[in-house]
Amino acid sequence: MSSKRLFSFFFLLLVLPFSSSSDTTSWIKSGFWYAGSEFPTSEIPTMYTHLYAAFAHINTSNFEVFINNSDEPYISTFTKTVKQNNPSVITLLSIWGGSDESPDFFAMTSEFSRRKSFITSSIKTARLYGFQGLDLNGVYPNTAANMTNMRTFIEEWRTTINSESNNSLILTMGAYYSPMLDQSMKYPVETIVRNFDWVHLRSYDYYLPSKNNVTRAHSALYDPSSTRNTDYGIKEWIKNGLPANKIVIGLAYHGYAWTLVNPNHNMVGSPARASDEEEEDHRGSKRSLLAILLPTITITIIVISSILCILKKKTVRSEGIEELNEKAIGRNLKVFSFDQIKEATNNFSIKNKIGEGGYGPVYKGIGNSTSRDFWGRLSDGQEIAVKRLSECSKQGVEEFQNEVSLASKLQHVNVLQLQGFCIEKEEKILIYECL
Ligand SMILES: *[C@@H]1O[C@H](CO)[C@@H](O)[C@H](O)[C@H]1NC(C)=O
Ligand SMILES: *[C@@H]1O[C@H](CO)[C@@H](O)[C@H](O)[C@H]1NC(C)=O
Ligand SMILES: *[C@@H]1O[C@H](CO)[C@@H](O)[C@H](O)[C@H]1NC(C)=O
Ligand SMILES: *[C@@H]1O[C@H](CO)[C@@H](O)[C@H](O)[C@H]1NC(C)=O
Ligand SMILES: CC(=O)N[C@H]1CO[C@H](CO)[C@@H](O)[C@@H]1O
Repeated sequence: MSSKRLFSFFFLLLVLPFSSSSDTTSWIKSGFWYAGSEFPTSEIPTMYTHLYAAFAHINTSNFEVFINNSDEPYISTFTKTVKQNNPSVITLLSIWGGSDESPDFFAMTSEFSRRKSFITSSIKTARLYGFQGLDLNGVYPNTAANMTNMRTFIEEWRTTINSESNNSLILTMGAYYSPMLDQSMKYPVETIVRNFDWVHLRSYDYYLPSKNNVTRAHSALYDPSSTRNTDYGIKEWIKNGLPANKIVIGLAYHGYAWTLVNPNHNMVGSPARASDEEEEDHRGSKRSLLAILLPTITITIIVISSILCILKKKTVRSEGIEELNEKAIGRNLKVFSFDQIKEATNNFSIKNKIGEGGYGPVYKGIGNSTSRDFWGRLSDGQEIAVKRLSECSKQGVEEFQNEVSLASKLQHVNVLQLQGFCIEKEEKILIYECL
């Protein structure tokens, strides 16, 4: 068991505006403490200016904010405990909008009475436990109606808070790394700017082992080959009107274990495949924003470890297979996963069978959008011929190697070009391009 989440606790860091004026903007160094982490609140280091306690939830029957019974002992004493170590720290209570499409949040925002119930109870809960601020988290609008309701809600929340005669609460929001939620949907940036004190951007989990079949930097600060990186996201937010002094970068201190197809190819961009563990991880992806901090590590190290987050996982493979996979690169052959081939051939369906050779059956395979890999191989609709060497064939790894070598050298108009192979457990498969 590799432990992916060491502590669920994450680190946020303010991007300073490059201001030459005399205004004394101070850095926000905030930490996010997640109740499920079991990280003791008394051990949270004192380096922070702000600390978030996460999460309060939305009751979907009366739309009030509530704290789970199991979290209540920690969240109710959070402010008191952390202030014992650091009296000047400011605490905020983070409220979770629901699962992937934030159903709880959007159900709440759809009616005035529900919004009122939420707003009143959020302020009451914050005051009750001594929090000086509230945070809205995990909210991803995906319809125009959602967006309108979200705007209305934000305005009402802020107005209500401002109408309190005594010191008002800080309001913050946790948002996606980029203001664009998809090609057409964008956060209500103007409303956000006007009403929130700052926004912390989720600048991690750009790629996950459960969703990507090659290793990628899940928290890249800069990546010229893609738009999934923090540099791009921040620029987009600023371009859309969020001032730099309202941006806090949410950095993860967690990595992922990728199962490498070939342990020798362990650079960013190497083929990898999903494992049960990573499936587990996927199921828990709601929680994946709950990242991690090793308290005493410096910012520099945090940055470096975000980039170098590829953890090599021990994979037991015979030397013959390793050698074969190694050669694949030199010959420009692709190492396919058995699951990919299974999917492309409709689980080696009899309907896909196009022949039977001496060594075993040959199938026609068709790529689909999920089988497509980083290099676009086996992409949507691409046809391949799959030669599955029969399980009873005596051919060992060495013979298979020879066959791969021979096939890869054959370049003839009448011969199908070898594209790659798959060698996994007892399976030995050759993949040819279809003409
Ligand atoms: C949610 O609200 C309902 C209706 O007021 C109440 O019965 C229930 O106990 C609440 N649930 C929680 C977890 O607070
Ligand atoms: C707290 O309650 C919410 C809503 O019922 C639930 O989704 C969440 O998993 C609970 N969290 C914990 C840590 O029990
Ligand atoms: C908000 O979006 C959710 C999820 O797409 C949808 O089910 C819901 O009906 C929407 N609510 C409104 C008010 O548009
Ligand atoms: C602020 O005022 C409200 C009423 O307007 C009150 O309920 C609350 O306790 C006050 N909070 C503080 C921190 O004084
Ligand atoms: C993006 C991609 O190709 N994902 C696939 C990776 O492999 C797993 C299982 O092998 C598939 O379920 C994914 O669809």
